[in-house]
Amino acid sequence: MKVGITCYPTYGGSGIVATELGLELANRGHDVHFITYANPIRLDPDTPRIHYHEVEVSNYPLFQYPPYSLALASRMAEVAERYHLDLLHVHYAIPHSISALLAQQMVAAKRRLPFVTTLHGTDVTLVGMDRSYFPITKFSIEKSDGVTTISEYMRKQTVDVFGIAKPIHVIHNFVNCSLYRPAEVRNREDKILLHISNFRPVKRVLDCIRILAKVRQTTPATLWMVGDGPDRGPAEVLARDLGLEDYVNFMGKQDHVERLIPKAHVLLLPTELEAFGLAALEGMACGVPPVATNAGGVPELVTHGVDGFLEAVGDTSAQANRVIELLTDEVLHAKMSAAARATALRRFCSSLIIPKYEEYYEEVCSE
Ligand code: GMT
Repeated sequence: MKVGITCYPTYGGSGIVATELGLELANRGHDVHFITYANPIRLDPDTPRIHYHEVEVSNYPLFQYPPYSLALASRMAEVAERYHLDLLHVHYAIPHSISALLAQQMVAAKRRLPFVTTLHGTDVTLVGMDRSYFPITKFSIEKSDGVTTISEYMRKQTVDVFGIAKPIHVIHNFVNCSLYRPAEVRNREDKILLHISNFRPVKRVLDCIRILAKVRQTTPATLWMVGDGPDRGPAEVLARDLGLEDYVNFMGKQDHVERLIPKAHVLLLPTELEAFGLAALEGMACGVPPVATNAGGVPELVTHGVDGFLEAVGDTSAQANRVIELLTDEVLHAKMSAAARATALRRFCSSLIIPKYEEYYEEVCSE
């Protein structure tokens, strides 16, 4: 098939999923056209059958807000016509679904251009609920030819928040289990805790520092903080205030997390709300058990006490105790690490999930 993909090409989870999906589809023989304002991170443009079309937003003194959604719609329509796209697949509803709807109408005289919207999280749970975006988000979901969510939790949220009556298809997030895999040997002496996110308030990154402080009262450990965002500064200040600056490494944005993750012993995900929790899945595929919160869609991925631990949001003592258990009991760690990898292999490998998207595309195109 010839598929146009639009996403936020930055470090957010939705952009990562969209990019990995495009790469996997291209590896399976499809032609994939990314239509975005920048080259998506993790996208190797040398990959055969991957094409990149930049959306350029020209500015004009009259515009206080350059109309990106319109520039995107024009580019979508142009690429769809020029490359005979079978469908558009947009990730994160706002504003991508509305641009896709406009593009669809622009080419309607010449071709049918269905579009699929994948809802990832805050496009429904936060931004979509904002009064200024609610009606248009609901409208764009209703007008999509196909709608998928990345967890059952997100499907329910979408129905509850927007009262959507049309079928919503759940296709869980996925991981490439050949790329994300356990280290052959993990350092047994220096215990490493790892957190990966966009450091937004919803991620509760300060809890990672509090957890480390509690763990270090009895058990030596270092914390690697990967990513960047608004709460990085406050987390750095807290680490300094708690005398932990030598034990926390703020690594910033990293392009190859698959090389870092296998070195860690435990993955921390103290999030307030998570539609899925891609970082936890990437950790599990690498045999790194997550200590996460019982929030949103995370329990669809992590089974408490089997392939990771789930504790209440904000209960950093309980989360720290779970980390200590994993760092001090090698048998428990080995068992959970193997179970985490097994879960990733059995339920979330790209080889299992990508065919679900292919089937869904076929269904939407044949309607
Ligand atoms: O809001 C964010 O944290 C970013 C957001 C995104 O769309 O970029 O992430 C969401 O999508 C990820 C990939 O599907 C999910 O793994 C995350 O759980 C989800 N984030 C939230 O629900 C907060």
